[in-house]
Amino acid sequence: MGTKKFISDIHLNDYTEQYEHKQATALDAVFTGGRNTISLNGEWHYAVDQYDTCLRQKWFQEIYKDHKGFSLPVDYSFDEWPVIELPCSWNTRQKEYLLYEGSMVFTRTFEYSVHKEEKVILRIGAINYIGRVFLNGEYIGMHRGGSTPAFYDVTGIIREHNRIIIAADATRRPEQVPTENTDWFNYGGVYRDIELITVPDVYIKDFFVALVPDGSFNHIRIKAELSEQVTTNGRLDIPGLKISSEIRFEKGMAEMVTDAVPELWSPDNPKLYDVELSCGNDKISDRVGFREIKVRGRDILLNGSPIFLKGVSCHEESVENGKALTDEERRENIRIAKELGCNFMRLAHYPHHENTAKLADEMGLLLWEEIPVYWAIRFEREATYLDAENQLKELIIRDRNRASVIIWSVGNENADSDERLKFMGGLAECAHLIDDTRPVSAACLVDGEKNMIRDRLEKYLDIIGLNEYCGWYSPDFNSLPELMNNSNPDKPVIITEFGADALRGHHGSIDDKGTEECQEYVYKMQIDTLKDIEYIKGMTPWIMYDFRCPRRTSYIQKYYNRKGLLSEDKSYRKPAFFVLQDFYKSLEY
Ligand code: GCB
Repeated sequence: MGTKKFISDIHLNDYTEQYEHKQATALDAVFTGGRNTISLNGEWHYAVDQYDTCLRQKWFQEIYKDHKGFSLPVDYSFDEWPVIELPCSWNTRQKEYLLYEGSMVFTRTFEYSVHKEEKVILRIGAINYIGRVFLNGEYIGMHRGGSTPAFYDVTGIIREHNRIIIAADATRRPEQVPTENTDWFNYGGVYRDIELITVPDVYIKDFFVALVPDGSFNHIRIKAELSEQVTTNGRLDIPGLKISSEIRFEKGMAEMVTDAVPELWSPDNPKLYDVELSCGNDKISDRVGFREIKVRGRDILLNGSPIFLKGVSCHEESVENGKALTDEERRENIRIAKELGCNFMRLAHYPHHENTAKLADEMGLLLWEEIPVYWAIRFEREATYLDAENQLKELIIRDRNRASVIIWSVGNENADSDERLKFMGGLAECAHLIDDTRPVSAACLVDGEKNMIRDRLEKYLDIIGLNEYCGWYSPDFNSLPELMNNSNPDKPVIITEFGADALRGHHGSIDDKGTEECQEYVYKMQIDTLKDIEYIKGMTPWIMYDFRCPRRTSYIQKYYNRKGLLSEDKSYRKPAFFVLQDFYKSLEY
């Protein structure tokens, strides 16, 4: 039987079909705060697997002998393969992998001491784009979506000596989210933490805590869900607020509102409270800030007061580590934003690591979080919608206890078609449904025909994001005041992008594209116009630092998008940095 299988694989075209079931989705997410974890980060063996031979030949079965006991030839040797440190973006690890976008297989062995009374969940923070996981000869499941976590229950499969295999597939495909064409680099890899989480038999699966968004600032709402539909009591503790209350789970679900007058979280006062929830043998915790974010008319209100969002956009990238940033690099990005005078950052164009929001909670920075519904998604395709919706849910479930996160964005620069309206309208409704405490937005295109802010998606949004490149892609600056005058939105607008390329140290006149002078001029002109527009309630110019981009081939770009206010290594601040800094520092709030 072993031999038959071994040979038949070369005739099987639809080899991925056998790995489509057991897809990890938002439904499998497990609340992780305060839990016991065992890290599987570190040295893994790996091989480039261009033709997906691991999947075709089912390497995970590790068949070395046929049924008569004769040795079989195999095309892998897990423990002799070279070693790589996970998590990482493989593109930054060796020169020959820089442009590799296919499949790689990673494997390691590990010891585990099994306890009968516990369950074991494997969490993988992110694999771009499809990840398939095998443990001890079994297919555990797969995950689709390059920047949200996957959870697999491995109870009963995990044992004392273990072999884990991860097949990561970074292939760009038109039906994925994002699609095959983006203005950023397609880093591949298992690039966020791999860990085992131990939980008791019945455990707290989901936990959502927030200030009740009714403007009174004196109630906290808790929603929690158990892994089983049991009816029982739990306990909520917030020592800093002297709260210790019983909480009732009916068939595994609990919802409770409790009186509390917390010190309100804000960028200037990033006050966090320890929150603990226990139930049966399980206990989880989180560090949570309490604040209210609301839209009223054309205002964005933070804790009841109008706020102007002084922001900057940022990709998750560093020269050294690709998308697998270190916490220190994340901190540095927040520090740079603060140096600019920002109170806000747009995490473009996909979910960044959860630690970014945790650090923003601690350091005091508001965040816009986004899913990669970017440009020409296959809006007509139901499976693509489900993929996008799942990524959105996974993001919201992951980060909804973060005070710093104030806006969910359902996409960026998508042409206004009927299919797109249905697709993105559905996403906006979904975000509202699972989180009623935050506004929803999207970075929209200018209506080029009328030169005005007009997009049918607006009716689903609480805040309108607008990308406009007056002075750059639309070279005539006069189009900006016209655009503003032609528009009369009934909601607050954030200018989610404007900008211009500038190569560090490249000089010329303000008309010479790609010079520091030209970029500086674009910033001056933009700010000069935008600062007086009543309905503009924030901006996140494009972008904090230069980032790798395969589409950008000119002699100043050299495969980088040069719209950064800093060079790609963040060592150099271009003159436009100081223009934006002066403006932000001149604002009162
Ligand atoms: C945009 C996109 C962003 C690009 C930027 C540019 O509108 O949203 O992803 O990188 O323009 O530089 O063209």
